[in-house]
Amino acid sequence: MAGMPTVIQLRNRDLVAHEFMSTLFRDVPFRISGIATFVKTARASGVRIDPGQTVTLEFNAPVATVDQNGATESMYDVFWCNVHGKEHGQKMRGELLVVETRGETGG
Ligand SMILES: [Cu+2]
Repeated sequence: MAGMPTVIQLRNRDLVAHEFMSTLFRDVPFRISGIATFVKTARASGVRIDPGQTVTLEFNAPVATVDQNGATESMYDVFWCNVHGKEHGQKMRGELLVVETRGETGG
């Protein structure tokens, strides 16, 4: 939800390290609780999580910018694992939807 405190919990149940990288974290500061390595690239930021670790990311979901018609829209960001989700068609990719609740329909 846009503008709201948000928690994402990540648990690596695999036997190899995975990453949770997102374009969202390029602009939005986040707090890491647990054992993880901060990863930053030109396009995104995120964490690398070793096998067996559970990590919590806390951040305030961003508020959408207003377009020229005065409307705000929900925003999509993408996330992926740099090891197993960088290429199109790989499985470790997905989308984050930040839902804008203000405005005409949100009340
Ligand atoms: Cu991975």
